[in-house]
Amino acid sequence: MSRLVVVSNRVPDPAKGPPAGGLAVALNSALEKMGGVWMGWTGKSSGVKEPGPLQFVERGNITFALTDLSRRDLAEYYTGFANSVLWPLCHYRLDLTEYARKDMAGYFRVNRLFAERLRPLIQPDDIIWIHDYHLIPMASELRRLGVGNRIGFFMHIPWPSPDVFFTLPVHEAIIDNLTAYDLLGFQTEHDVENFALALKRDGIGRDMGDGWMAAYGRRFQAKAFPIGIDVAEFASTAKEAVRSKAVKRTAVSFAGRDLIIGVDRLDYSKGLTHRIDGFERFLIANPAWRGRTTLLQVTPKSRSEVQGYSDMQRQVAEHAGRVNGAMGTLDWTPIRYINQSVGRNTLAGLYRIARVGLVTPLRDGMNLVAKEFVAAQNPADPGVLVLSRFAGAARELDAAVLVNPYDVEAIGNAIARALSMPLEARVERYTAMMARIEQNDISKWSADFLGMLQPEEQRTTEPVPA
Ligand code: ADQ
Repeated sequence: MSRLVVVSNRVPDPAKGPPAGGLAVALNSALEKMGGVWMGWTGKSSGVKEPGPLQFVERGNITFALTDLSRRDLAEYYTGFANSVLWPLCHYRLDLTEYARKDMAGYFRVNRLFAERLRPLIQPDDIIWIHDYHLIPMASELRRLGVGNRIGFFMHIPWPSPDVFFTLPVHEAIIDNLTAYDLLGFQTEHDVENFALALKRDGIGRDMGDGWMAAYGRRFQAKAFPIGIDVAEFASTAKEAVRSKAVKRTAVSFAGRDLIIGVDRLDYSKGLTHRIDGFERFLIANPAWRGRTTLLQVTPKSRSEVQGYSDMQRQVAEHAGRVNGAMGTLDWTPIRYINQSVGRNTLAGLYRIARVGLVTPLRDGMNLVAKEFVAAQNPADPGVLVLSRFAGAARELDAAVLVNPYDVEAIGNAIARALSMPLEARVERYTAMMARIEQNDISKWSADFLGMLQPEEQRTTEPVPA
């Protein structure tokens, strides 16, 4: 049996014990099963010019190999190329991409550094799983160092249409680097199609069918593996959490008003100003609802060091303030807007007491909040999910109230529809969505990906088509 080597930009702090939720849990449990190495950035800057040595922590059969980044690496690799070029590009925000050759060079330099540090930890039979847009060049750097192991890559964010992708000055280099992998995983079929189209339009490769692609003389597999959550665990957490003090206190503070909830990192991809404006439209068009519902928007600040985020953070605060000023009354604040992260259990409880979940990103790879909201509902009296058609999750959650997140009137109408939806329709939609997310939960996601990445002779089960 192979060991597993995982590389991700951020690694959950091993000193805090096994992670509590989300993707980290899935990777952690795959690593516990197979044994292996988890490498990545500590999240800290070493401040100096050179990053310090690898820091090793052992927990059970997992070796954590962590590195700080120098201030320059952080600026060029992380803040620069990853978050000021690839992130906005993949979320269709060409107006926000800030391309600089220096950052591109830093991106490759840090990937090379990661590869050089990882190299001595790799054993001949290991399978290697690289995560996300920060680390695209890892495989080709490892190949350069003589690593012949199976290497897979999962892209957590959207793969944009070729017209958008080709605006990247180094798009050939990015594709060239991706062809060094044995397996490319994307969130949706749509992302896979966009990737294949880029190969075709640039005349550098093609889709050979059956999940095989070829480019630059190399053959590799590419497939959609829509990421999920641990549905059963999240559902039971939510059920428990409604009895907690924090959730009870919050419920009381809404004084019997229907709760609409939004939970996002404060990111321009999440469509927050459109959402707030949509809520305002709803209040204008449905005066009877004024004073009877509140939008709770839980939105911790994120990537504040990146230009583009500070402008957007100001705009979101302004929109929320404007709506509260215009529509609020002495005893009612329409929007409760907080820049804080909320503990996972409390979050689950809040989803459960909410009548409506608003998940309206302008573009999103998958969006796990949508799946968490569904899993958290009370099956006998479920709330309604309003979901952007441009979230990867809309493919599976087509029983949500789907909206075009750019259309604020449509958002307003969707809120009205969701708040007044009869029980029977709510149960029907909830049941359909639960069935989909249960079928495709997080353990299936990692098992499918790793099943396909496994060398053929070691595959125990047939990889399940998505
Ligand atoms: P994100 O853009 O971070 O992830 P998302 O999928 O919604 O978006 O995941 C966010 C996670 O953080 C969820 O588990 C959520 O509960 C938690 N979270 C969000 N806001 C929070 C808050 N205020 N307090 C506490 N927790 C909060 C990227 C891609 C997504 C893709 C994931 C996983 O952008 O499209 O679904 O990776 O592949």
